[in-house]
Amino acid sequence: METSPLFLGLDLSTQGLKAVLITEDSDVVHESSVHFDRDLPHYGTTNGAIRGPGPGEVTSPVCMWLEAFDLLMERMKAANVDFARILGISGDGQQHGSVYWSKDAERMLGSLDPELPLEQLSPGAFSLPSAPIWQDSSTTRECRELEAAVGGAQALADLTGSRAYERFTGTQIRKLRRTNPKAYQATARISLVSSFMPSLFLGTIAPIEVADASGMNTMNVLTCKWDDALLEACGGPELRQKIGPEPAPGGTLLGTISPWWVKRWGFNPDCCIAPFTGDNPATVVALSTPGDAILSLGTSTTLLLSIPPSDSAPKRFTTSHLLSHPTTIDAHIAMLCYKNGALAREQVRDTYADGHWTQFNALVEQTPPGNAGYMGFYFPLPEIIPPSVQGSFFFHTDPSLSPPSIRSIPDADMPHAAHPRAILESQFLSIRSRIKAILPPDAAPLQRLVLSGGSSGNVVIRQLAADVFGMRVFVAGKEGAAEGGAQLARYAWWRAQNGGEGTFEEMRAADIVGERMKCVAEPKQANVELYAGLVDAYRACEDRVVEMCAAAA
Ligand code: XUL
Repeated sequence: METSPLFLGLDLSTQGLKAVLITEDSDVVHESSVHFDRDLPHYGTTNGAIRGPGPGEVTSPVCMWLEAFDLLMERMKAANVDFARILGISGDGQQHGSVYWSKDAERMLGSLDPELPLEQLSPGAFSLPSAPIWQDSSTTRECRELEAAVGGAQALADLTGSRAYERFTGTQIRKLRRTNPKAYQATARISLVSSFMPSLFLGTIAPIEVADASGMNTMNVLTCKWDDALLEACGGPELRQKIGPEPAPGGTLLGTISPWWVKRWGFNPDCCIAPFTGDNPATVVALSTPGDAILSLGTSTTLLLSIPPSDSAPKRFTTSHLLSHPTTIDAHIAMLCYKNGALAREQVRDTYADGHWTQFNALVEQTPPGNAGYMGFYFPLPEIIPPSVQGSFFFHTDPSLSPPSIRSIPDADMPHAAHPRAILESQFLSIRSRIKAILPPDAAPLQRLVLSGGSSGNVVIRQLAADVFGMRVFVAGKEGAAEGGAQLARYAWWRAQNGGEGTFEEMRAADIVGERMKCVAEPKQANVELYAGLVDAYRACEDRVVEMCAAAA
């Protein structure tokens, strides 16, 4: 019987929960998943979330996540996974989402009945039945208040790596305290999605992890410690207690698995639990190759750049995020995040391409690069970049003039066949127009674009990315974040074997990450030049969209 160790990575994303098992040699040997809308329809979610009741509010039921864990374990068992071989567990969660534990939570977590599923924790262990998630945009007032409390948007960005954002957890906590003081008062501890998950395995509430703590506007991004003034501004003097200990770096050992998992599923009692991180930092961990740009095409679209440690502090901007690195102290991750990623692309596919990707791709290929001057913006959800824009906007441009001429056109004047190319070009040009600004001034030019997430399998999207960004496009395995989670589990175990010594890079040195990456698209020079010439026209159209939305507000 096989006894070599396995490491489990769990990814709790917006739309589902996924498990990936890797070996000591980083081979992926098992995957299982649960899709919230399809597998747990009784929670009534759409793409894993519930909108409302207040304007801009978006939540997910915490009980749905618990049930997803139970179902995932059943699926793994049915696939004959030998739980006793798993010696480390870590993972990642969608960033920013927050879980509110009641005063009974620790006791309930520590005395789970092995006869019952994890659902036994609900509702008693929670002071709020639903978790606000990253798609929420209901805290604009709190954002302005928080920035004012510390001397403005740039001052907050200098401290925490980001100006105030609606989805960031600090402003979510501030809003809860203002609008539902009873629930806030009844909250003993607050977890991020990423620290909620290890809490279930530990049987006690886990600390928040450093990279994911950077998505809260409450941690000093250079020291990786909570900032008292920000904690106070977000949740009053009691927040320090509710937020728990100082953030934990990745690769540390939080403890071993609690008896419930041993008795109910046959886990090894020595299985170690390591901090989980956010989905974006986990993607960086999985695909970590310095000098690359990672474009994650999931529910959100995110661009991720690893910033290695350097003598000078990394720059902080009000237009992008700086996160602490999950495994390398003093390293950082620069990030751009868009809310209208995959769901907006799917909406265009459904409206203009009969709901089929083959038809969508055929339309992209029938239209010329640059879309004969047509440009389209698609923001079904209020966007993050640029802030708060919502709706669809169409333009005809002539980029050969200086400044480029742009003309806003009605929906009906946009050729039907131009929409699929328009959404891809505008999503990518938005990122391309911002990359330079977020790179450190002394950074070497980026060489490779690594794609991950659902849309990274689409060959037309790969080619268009190569052309717009002017870089060779690579893909690795399709697991992305979940595999990063499994690597974090392996790292904590590997370090424990080494007496707590060793860097993540040293562990990975033996892996052949580079060779696992495949080049899937080469930029076509003529197209690269064409897109370089479109950046100014794109920005002019985007500015017009911002003006139109401001005028309509
Ligand atoms: C990042 C962000 C999203 C979520 C969900 O700031 O809000 O990327 O992590 O994927």
